[in-house]
Amino acid sequence: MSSSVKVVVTGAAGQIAYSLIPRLVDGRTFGNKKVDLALVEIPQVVDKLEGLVMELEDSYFPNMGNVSYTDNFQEASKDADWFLLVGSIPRGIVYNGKKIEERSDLLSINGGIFVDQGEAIGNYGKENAKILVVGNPANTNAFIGKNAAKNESQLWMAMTMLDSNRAKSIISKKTNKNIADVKNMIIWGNHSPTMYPDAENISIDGDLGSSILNDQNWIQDIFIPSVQQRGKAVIDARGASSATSAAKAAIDTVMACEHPTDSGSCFSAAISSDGAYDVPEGLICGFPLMRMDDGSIEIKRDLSLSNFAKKRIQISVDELLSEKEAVKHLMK
Ligand code: NAX
Repeated sequence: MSSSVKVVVTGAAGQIAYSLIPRLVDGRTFGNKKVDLALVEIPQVVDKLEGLVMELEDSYFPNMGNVSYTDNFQEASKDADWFLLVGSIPRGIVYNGKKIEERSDLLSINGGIFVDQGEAIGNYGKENAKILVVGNPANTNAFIGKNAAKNESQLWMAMTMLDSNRAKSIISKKTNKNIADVKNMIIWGNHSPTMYPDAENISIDGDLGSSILNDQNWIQDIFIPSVQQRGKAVIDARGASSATSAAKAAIDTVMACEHPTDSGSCFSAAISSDGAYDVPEGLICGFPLMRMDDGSIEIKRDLSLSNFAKKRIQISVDELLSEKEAVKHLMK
């Protein structure tokens, strides 16, 4: 085995993690590397992870290394290469005696968690660690975590790959093309119903979306709302939020970061803005990204945006700015 990688997963007893964790050690995500897992849960449910570890052992994964579980995030963070931050407090539960219904409460409670996790990652994670926030509100959780980590050599991302995969699927059905021929599907802005799925810059069998999707009504009235509301549609149909597709999207994001991006291509995730495309610096915003040969992740800067696209992106950026305002008390 060539080398090893240590991956921390929070929310490890949750439904996304149940689909995600086996895929981390199946020999595909990290190729031939040995994968050490540090699984993290809250104290109330951490003991359940013993059962998951038993199942992992029973699955016989030749690439699986050491597997540990804990409710101590700081301890889990030591020398980790990847952090998949799936755990968060969902809307609707009673937390410290109060029912969490408002987005502002959700931002505040999860924000507090991400301050502690960010500090631990900044202090104990590897210098080139990559962090993917899945737990909602993902962009602002990542914003808080990155601020607390104070470690500029680490890369914080929020997941938009599930939205990107959903959008590819819709375009593939609409155009009768194989999903493998639909590429470069970028989600701009926030992982929320304001996100902007970019049908203009998508590549469909080598053609640009703007040249072959000539139905602006369909884009505005069907495509964009369908992507924005797909999470709710799954909840309505399944009685629970997306799990296996969210796990697959997290794996797709890890793999996109582990392997150089094909020339001219890009993948979707939210990272800290450096002012690209006029997005205010520091916001964790969905961008077109490339994994470079040296392992760094960069924003692809040559996409052209119509006025329609710019207006839609601005709506989502404004939402990110208001979320930033709502959590400013958590910024040190
Ligand atoms: P579950 O409720 O099944 O699992 C969440 C787990 O996180 C629970 O076991 C809980 O005990 C744990 N947890 C809570 N706080 C924690 C902490 N501080 N440290 C460690 N663990 C902690 O939710 P699941 O369906 O797995 O979803 C997880 C998160 O993903 C939710 O916030 C959900 O909204 C979010 N999603 C994000 C998506 C995205 O595209 N970014 C899509 C899918 C999903 O909705």
